Amino acid sequence: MPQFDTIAGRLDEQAIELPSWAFGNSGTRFRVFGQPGVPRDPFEKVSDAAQVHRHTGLSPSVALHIPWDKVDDYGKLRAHAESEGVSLGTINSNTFQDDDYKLGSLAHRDARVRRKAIDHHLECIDIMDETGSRDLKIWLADGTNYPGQDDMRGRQDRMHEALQEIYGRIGEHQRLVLEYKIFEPAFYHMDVPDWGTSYAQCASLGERAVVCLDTGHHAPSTNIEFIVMQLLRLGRLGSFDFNSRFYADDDLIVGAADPFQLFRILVEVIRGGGYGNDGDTAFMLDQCHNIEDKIPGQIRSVLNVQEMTARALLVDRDALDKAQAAGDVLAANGILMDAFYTDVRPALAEWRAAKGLPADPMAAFASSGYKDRIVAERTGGAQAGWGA
Ligand code: AOS
Ligand code: ZN
Ligand code: ZN
Repeated sequence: MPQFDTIAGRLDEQAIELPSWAFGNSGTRFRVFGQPGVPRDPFEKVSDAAQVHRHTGLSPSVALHIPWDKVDDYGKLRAHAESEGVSLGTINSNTFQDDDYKLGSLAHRDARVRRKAIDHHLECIDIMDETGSRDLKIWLADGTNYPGQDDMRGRQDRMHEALQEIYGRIGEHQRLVLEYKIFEPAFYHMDVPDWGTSYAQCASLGERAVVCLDTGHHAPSTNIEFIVMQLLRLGRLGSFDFNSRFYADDDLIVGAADPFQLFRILVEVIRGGGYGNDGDTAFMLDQCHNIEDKIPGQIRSVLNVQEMTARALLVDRDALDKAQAAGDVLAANGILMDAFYTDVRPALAEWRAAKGLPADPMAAFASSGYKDRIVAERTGGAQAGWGA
């Protein structure tokens, strides 16, 4: 197996975008738990996200959600991010928190509602121009709850027409990223339920339309790494929303529920040319920290991704190719498992220290005093939450 030193350089290529909404209050439909010190506005969310990068060197950008992160002056927010050592990343649209969208947005039967949803996306593209963002990420809550409720074919056609208009406004260096999800909030059918639908829509839009794979958006026991392989093979794996789940779209800390699955996904990302300088697949987190502290929750998450990336880079590719070609089933599997079982944590601590980063980012954040400061400073005013 390769030594850590031989793969260490590739770790410099890693960048994991953080979601602004991970720093606000969040919860389930049963209860949103407030935490002291959570951000009151997008500026404070960006400041909190910057702490993660400061302690790990892994997360140089922050994704925004519109209208949750709407501000009067995006130039000012951009300058604020830069002063904190990060940049503004993906712009996420939101057509799921408005009464008009009860029966859908881009797939809605009513042309007025579709117009409103399209205009929202055009506004998001205007914001991207100001924030310097590359990606417009579209996740649609569109779907139906009951068989016969609406005509699925008609909905697909209307959604396509709407996506075409949005895509037409995407700049030359920008991308439209279409996220799929098997269910929720719609329980009978979703209009973009799977990678195949997202791929089919993207392929007919143009080459700057790509798929977002959220690791929590599949049926249990789906082979997600197969989807990763296929989308990379087709040149359409635009981005990941990383998180982990035990049941459905749990949005738990990535690598917490199934570290081996995260490893298998990263092996395919590297194999397919989607990692770092090799490709254009963006790594993002899409998580909510309902009961744990948010900034350390994000620190833990990016460290988990880095750790599994290092293990995946350690796979002895030459030996694996030989074992596979020889049809040596046990040897091939053993080579993969050797890399998975390698504890890279001490080597990563040294790697960080050599870069002037804290060897133990969790401990460094805990002793930084940042949390006490925000708890003391951020009193009064409405605290921003998931959906605020
Ligand atoms: C929803 O389930 C999706 O994962 C989206 O990425 C969504 O925009 C994000 O979770 C923020 O709500
Ligand atoms: Zn997502
Ligand atoms: Zn989700």
